[in-house]
Amino acid sequence: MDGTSFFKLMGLENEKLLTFIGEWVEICNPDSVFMCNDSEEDAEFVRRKALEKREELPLAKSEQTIHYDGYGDQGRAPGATKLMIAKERIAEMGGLPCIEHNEGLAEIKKIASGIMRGKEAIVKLFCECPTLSKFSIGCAQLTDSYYVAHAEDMLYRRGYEQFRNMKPEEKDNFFCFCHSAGRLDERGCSIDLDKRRIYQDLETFSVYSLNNQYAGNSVGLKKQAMRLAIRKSGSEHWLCEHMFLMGCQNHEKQRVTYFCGAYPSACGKTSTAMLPGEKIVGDDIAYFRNVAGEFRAANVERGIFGIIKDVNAKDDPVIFKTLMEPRETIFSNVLTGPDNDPYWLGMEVETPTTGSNHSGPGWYVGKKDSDGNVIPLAHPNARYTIRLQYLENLDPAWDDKQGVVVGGIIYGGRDGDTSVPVEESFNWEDGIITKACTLESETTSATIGKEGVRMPQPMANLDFLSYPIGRYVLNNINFVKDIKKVPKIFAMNYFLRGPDNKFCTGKLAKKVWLHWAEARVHNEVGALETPTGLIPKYENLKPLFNSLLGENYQKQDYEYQFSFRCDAWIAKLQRSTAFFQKNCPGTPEKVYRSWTTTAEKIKTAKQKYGDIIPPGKYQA
Ligand code: SPV
Ligand code: MN
Repeated sequence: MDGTSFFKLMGLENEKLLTFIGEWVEICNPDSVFMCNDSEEDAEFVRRKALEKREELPLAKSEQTIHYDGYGDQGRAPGATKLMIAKERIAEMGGLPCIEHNEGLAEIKKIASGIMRGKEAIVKLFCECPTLSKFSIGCAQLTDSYYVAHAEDMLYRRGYEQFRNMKPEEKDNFFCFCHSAGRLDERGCSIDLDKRRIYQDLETFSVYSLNNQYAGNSVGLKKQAMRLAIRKSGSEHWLCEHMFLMGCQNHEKQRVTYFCGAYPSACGKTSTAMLPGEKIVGDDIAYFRNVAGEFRAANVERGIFGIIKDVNAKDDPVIFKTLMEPRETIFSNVLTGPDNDPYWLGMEVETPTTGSNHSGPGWYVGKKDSDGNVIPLAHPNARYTIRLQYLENLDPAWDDKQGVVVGGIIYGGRDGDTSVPVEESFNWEDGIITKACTLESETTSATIGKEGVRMPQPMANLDFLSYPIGRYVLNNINFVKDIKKVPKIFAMNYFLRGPDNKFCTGKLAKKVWLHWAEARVHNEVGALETPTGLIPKYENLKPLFNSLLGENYQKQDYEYQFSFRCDAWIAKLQRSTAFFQKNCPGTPEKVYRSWTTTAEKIKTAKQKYGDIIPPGKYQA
């Protein structure tokens, strides 16, 4: 470490940080260490180095770059991902993927030994959520990947000043991340995937991520910090949720109402966060806090690491336009065409038949991998990394230190034949139990295996839980105890199919469901009861379809879409019960009781009204 870096590090007067950096530098043994502060100069150094080392390659449009992860490193790696926790606490973890602390640490130290030799390591400080706020969590990242440091600079707020301003009693209250891409091949991709490890140390709130580059594994502040934050929040009476945060604009009433939404992948999360005419705050992770009795949320990030598949001018005009600009953007695992522009699946333009992609240089249409599988033009999980500031629909409150007051929470699933497009829960607790815990997705043609298989996805957060789900559910229920105006909870399903097996509504109908929810939050429209919640009246949807989409919404479509399907719902509750009984020890009895009561209610309704109950028929 040269004098300048040393001066920057010492200037923070932080014992824990020094110890962490000292210990892991000694273990990983990089040739040198560069310490960043919040200056543009240091950010530029990282960007330049990423290009110099060819971790990113320049694209045709200036400031745009492409990064490739290895062919076997294109997504999160559940098998290599574990929570490290003291032996005596493993039994309390309710079956979450754990490794005993000492064993995990020994394994990590062995793999990390000398792993950064021949490279420079970067130390960069960040902050989850707006800096110097109630929501802030400082984060220290040590990495030997300039790409990781660069992506983090785009996705998270710089935190050197956050660390400098820490009060003495706060100085050990931050997260630490040590990442190494490990040995690299000639393309700069991690070689030793068999030694890939992503371990979250719940005893020290540190994460060790080795021999990988895909950002969902390598970027400490994203899903790694999320697991640490969930753990921390669990004992501090706040919540860390896998949710977007957006503002629904009501021009007529001149107001913005904030919604958070949890959706499993491929269920419409980003497209809801990015609805044309609305305001985005964040697309992936939100923290909730009770601030003086108000339910407030902040966006953890300041950028988007988004799936690029199917982003095209028609379906995602805002993002598509952004990605066409000559501005700092990292594409990952898309095709670089002979014109040195990026191309991806579902882009809806004419795409080249040759180029470089996630399988290496020299890709051509029909090329097969070593297992004989045809390699698509780009990986289905290919991504773009951008700064939120690029977006013309960015909400002005996106960086407010107080966060924003939340009016509604959405749980968005995917099923072809059970759930209505939008339904409000009776109350908060019922929303958590009947909407959030029963959330499911259906496999699509994009996933491997059979289409239409339902997967339980409670809160869309199962992959990231770091304490048992039973307690997590209770914490969700109890969070609103002292909240003056409790947000309403809505379930949405954009994927209901008609008798012709086609989706019932167009892609933008979600705007109507959102605006109906907005009106409900302000108690401006009535609703009809079903055994599981409250649904819209036709007379309230028709004008919304007209004013928001210019569509003439037909009564018969409404009747079909909002019919209550008794057998399908009973089956859904049975699936949830079976899943929780098998996988979620410690689930509060009241969850099961509530599902049993609801199922009984549905059975009674079926006897009275038949299996399919048209909207408005049912009376409790
Ligand atoms: C997700 O899969 O939920 C993501 C991408 O947001 S990853 O960073 O891989 O988790
Ligand atoms: Mn996510």
